[in-house]
Amino acid sequence: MPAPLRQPEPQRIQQDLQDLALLRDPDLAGWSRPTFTGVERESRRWVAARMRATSLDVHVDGIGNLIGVLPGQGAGGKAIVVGSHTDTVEGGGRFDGTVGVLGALEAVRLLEESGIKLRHDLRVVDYFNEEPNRFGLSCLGSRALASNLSPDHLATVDEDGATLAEALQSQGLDPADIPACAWSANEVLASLELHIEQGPILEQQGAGLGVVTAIAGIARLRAVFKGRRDHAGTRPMALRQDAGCAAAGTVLAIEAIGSSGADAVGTVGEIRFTPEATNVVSEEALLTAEFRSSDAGWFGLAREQLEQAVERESRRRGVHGSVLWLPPEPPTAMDPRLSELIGRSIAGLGHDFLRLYSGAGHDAVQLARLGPAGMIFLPSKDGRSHTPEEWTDLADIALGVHALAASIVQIDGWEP
Ligand code: HGY
Ligand code: MN
Ligand code: MN
Repeated sequence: MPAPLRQPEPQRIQQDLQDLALLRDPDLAGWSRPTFTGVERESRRWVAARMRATSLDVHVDGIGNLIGVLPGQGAGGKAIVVGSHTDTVEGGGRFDGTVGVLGALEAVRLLEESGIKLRHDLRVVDYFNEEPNRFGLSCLGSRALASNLSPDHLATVDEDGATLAEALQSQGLDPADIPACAWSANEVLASLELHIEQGPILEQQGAGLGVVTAIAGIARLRAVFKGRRDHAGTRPMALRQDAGCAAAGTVLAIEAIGSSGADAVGTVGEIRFTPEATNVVSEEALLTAEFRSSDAGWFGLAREQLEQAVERESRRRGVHGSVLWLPPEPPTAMDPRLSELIGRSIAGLGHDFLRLYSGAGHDAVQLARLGPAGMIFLPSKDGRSHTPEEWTDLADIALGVHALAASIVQIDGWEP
C-alpha cells in the first residue's frame, strides 16, 4: 500500500504560475508566447530549470518536447505520461496549458515529499507547439511522439510559401530528427493531462473537477479567391470580379455550416484582401478557417457544404475560388477504463466530478494514439479562454493537482 499522499501546496503552484506569466511578449496584449518566438524559447528554458529543481532527469527531444523523467523502481516497462504545453495563442491567458505542466511538477514534488516511489517511470512533458502555428497545424510535439507528423505535414506552407520544415530548421530543429522522437505503442502505460476546461460547463454545473469523455475533431482549411483588380470609383458593381466579396460570402457560409451539427462550430481566423485599398476592387482574398465537432460523420457534410459555398460565392462574382484542406484530426475518445480510474482517484480524495466533452483540442489526442489517454478539467471563470480574462481559481488548481497525483499513484498499480 503506497504511503499517504500529501496535500498540494497552493502557494508553490501560484508562485510558479506567476513566474511563468512574467515570460510573455510585452508588445502584445494578454499572455503571448507563440511558438517560434524568443519569449517562448526563454519560457521553456525556465520550465526546464523548474523541472531540474525536482528529481526529474530532463532532456529535449528532436522536435523540441521538453521531457523530465522520474525513474520508476520497477524493472523497466511502460511509462506513465503527464504534462501539457506552455506555448500560447497571441493575446491568450495564463492558465491554458501551463496548469498542466506546472501542476505535473507539483505532483512530482508531492510524490517525492510523500515518500511514494512509483514502479513505473513517470514522464513529465512540456509538449512543443500545441497551439495552431502559422501553418495551421497544432500539437507538433505530441504528433512527433505519436508518429503523426508526416512529410505532408512538414510540406505545408505558410502564406509566404515557406514550408513547416523550413520553419523548424530556422529554429535549429532538423526535420530528419523527427522520426527518432517517436515513442513506440508499447512504451506508454497511460497518459493523463490536467487542463482548464476553457468553456462554461463546470462553472455552470458548480463542479470543481471534470473527467473528459472525448475531444473534438478539427478540420482546418485555407480558401483563396482570385478576381480582377479595378478602379473602385469607375467599375460598376454589376461588372466587378470582387474576390473580397466572394470571401466575405464564404465567411457567412462557414458561420451557417458551423451552426448545423452535434457540438459543431465553425470559425474564420483570418480574411485578407489584396490589395488592401478601398479605392481598388480586390484582386485576391485569402481566408483561413476551421470546423470542429464531436461527430466524425458530420465533417464530410461540412466539407461538401463549404466547397459548394466557395463555388457559389465565386461563380456569382466571376472569380475563381479554391480550397486547401489541412490534414484533419478526428474526434478522439478518452479511454473509458482510465477515466473510471481517474474518477475513483477523485472519489478517494472525497470529491465529486463531472464527465464532459472537450470542444478544445489537446495533446491528449495524439497521446491517445500511444495508449490509454485521459484528461482532468478545471473550471474556467465565465467559460472564457484564449483571452487575457482567462481565469481559474488557485483552490481549483490545487484540487486538480491533488487529483492528478492521486491518479498517477492509482495508474502505477493499474494492469489495463
Ligand atoms: O485550439 C484549441 O482548441 C487548443 O486550445 N489549442
Ligand atoms: Mn489553447
Ligand atoms: Mn491548451
